[in-house]
Amino acid sequence: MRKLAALTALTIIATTGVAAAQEVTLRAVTSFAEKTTYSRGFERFIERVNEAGKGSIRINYIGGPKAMPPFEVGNALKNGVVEIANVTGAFYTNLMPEADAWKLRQMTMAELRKNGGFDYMAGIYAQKMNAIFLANLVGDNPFHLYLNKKITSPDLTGLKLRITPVYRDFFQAMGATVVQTAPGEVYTALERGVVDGYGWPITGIFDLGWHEKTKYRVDPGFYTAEVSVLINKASWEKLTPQQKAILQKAAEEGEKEAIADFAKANAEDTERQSKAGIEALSFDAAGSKRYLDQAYEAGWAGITRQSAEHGPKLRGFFAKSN
Ligand code: 173
Repeated sequence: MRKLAALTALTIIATTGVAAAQEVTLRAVTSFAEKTTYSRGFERFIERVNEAGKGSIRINYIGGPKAMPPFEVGNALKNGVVEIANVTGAFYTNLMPEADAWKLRQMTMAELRKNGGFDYMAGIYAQKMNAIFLANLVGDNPFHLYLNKKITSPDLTGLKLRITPVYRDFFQAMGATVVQTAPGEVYTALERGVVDGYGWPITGIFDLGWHEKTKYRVDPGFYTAEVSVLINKASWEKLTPQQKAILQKAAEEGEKEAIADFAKANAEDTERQSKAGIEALSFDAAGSKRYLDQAYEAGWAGITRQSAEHGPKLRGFFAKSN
């Protein structure tokens, strides 16, 4: 009897011991300011994981650019300094130039997951980023050029513009001078007149007050923004199938939801920009076509210049017509 009691006690200790050891906590950062447009989807993802994962998996949200500079997030994820990241490809082109090609996709994420484009990219993430790509939390969401000087044709000669790698090849092809900054430096650059404009998607310019320093938006928009949840490969491989499923379900829901969420946000922010007095500049039909053709031409040329191996293959998966 004493023996049985001892055995039972041991079993309880062993069982609870194992249960405690299985609860995993993952450190997460976002490369956009907390609670702003491009962090919101990630914050919802974290809530979902922490709700569904109680006692099994928990994401410890460390924060945004105050905790880590946006252009360092990719490296921190690769090295396992952080285990989960919300980040766009343009912020880690130093490690994986191909990641910037997401902006050129003319297929939905669902189509890319079917046509092999997603798996092809996933292979590069595993190899160059030591990462698993979980989901893109942005739907269709075009970039624009915002200006404080008027233009009447797609000629940016004499203009100095704030960029990230997203816009570099395109704006330079139109004659602009460019300067790369993190989003956190855009307001001051505009305020001081260091730049005549900046690249940014249609949504989010109100988050950090840039509308106060913006006169014009150039239409049409070009490309589509991507901000994705990545997980360090070694951290992923340590998870149980059940823990992986919790992450995958939250990621899948976020990627699907993003389509309607961004369609709505695109319309709302376009309206809000107009109400804030930001004037839309556009070209004649031939000018618009030239603008868009040049955007994609310069974009793909840039990717292929940096990755002769993968650029043309990615174009085959991502482009509607070459
Ligand atoms: O302009 C940027 O900082 C940028 O590259 C980007 C990418 C995705 C979403 C928002 C901004």
